[in-house]
Amino acid sequence: MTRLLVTGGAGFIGSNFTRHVVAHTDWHVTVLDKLTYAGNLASLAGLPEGRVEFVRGDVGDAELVDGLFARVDAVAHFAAESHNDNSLHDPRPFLDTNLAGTYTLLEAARKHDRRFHHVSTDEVYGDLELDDPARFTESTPYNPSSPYSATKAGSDMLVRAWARSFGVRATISNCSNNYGPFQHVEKFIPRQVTNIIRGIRPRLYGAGQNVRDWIHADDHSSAVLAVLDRGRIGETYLVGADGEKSNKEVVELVLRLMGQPAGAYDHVADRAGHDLRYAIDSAKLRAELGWQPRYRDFEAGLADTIDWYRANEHWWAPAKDATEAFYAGKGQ
Ligand code: NAD
Ligand code: TDX
Repeated sequence: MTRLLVTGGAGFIGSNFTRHVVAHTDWHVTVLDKLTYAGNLASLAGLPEGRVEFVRGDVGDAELVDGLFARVDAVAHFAAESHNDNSLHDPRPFLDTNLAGTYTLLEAARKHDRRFHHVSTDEVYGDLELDDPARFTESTPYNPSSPYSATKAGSDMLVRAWARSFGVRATISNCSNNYGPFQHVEKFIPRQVTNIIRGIRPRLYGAGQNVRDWIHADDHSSAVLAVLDRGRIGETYLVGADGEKSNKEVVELVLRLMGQPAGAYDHVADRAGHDLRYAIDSAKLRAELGWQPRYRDFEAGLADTIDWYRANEHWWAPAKDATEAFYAGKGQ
């Protein structure tokens, strides 16, 4: 049996990964999560107590982290401040958690010689032109745009340095935009879906031409497990499911699936420094580890996700008003 520490396990993807590990392995999971505004224990409800233990705490708390690393075999590091718009408003928590927090974990991984997997984003590579045939690969130069992506890029660099200089047994995965149940209502798809449920029109930043490469969170989880289990130490793997769509296309699809008129959305102020396009080439992950996405039909995955938000208003309603008040203050 492997004892795994999952940081950020009460967040969107960390909770999905925790459920995935419980379903697909016999490992024991300890979740370490600070329960910031983005963390929600309800996202872990129903998991067997004997398999999953929850510890509330900060990844930057060196003493707590040291004690937890002493009793696990491996670590999957999901904890982060994750929202670009928040990073433009108040970057400080991004530096604290994404940079200093990752540093604290790496020092513990080094001291205890623990296997360490770092979960990162395609945003570290900056953006692509709309008509560029190229996609991001593991050798694309880093070029982050926002305080969020700059701190994620910095955290990747720390992991690489600790692997090379101190021999930490680390891997990194950089994934594209995730969708699925349990995603915070601040993010694009849940915001529009819950707006429509509440009778508010969806909000598109700028002209809505920006392209994101969508992947279901279940597929991100299976990729992280594959890398943790079989990835080559010291390597980076890009994770994506060939899901490029413009924001305008996504809003129009959400409206159609929810029985609304095609043009029933508003254009609002654009995001500062808004990345134009992300696109992932995940050939390395597929060829080396035999990974394949299970969700190949975005419309079907989106329809399931919409059903989940309709059925789970108790999960998202407590965060909705504060989120919309934040956006209203920015004209978005
Ligand atoms: P999220 O905001 O939903 O969850 C983050 C979790 O981390 C929350 O539970 C929060 O309470 C916890 N956390 C924050 N600061 C902490 C701290 N200092 N100590 C302990 N816990 C803390 O984020 P998410 O969308 O699930 O993203 C998870 C990871 O995946 C992040 O590292 C993110 O960069 C990466 N990622 C996300 C996406 C995406 O589309 N959402 C895509 C690629 C990579
Ligand atoms: O109301 C909105 N209207 C809108 O047009 C919101 C909230 C967003 N947008 C646009 C901005 C982006 O082009 O939609 C796109 C997606 O926005 P987000 O959901 O904020 O995601 P993004 O900024 O692309 O970053 C996400 O993917 C990469 C995650 O939040 C990151 O954690 C991950 O690293």
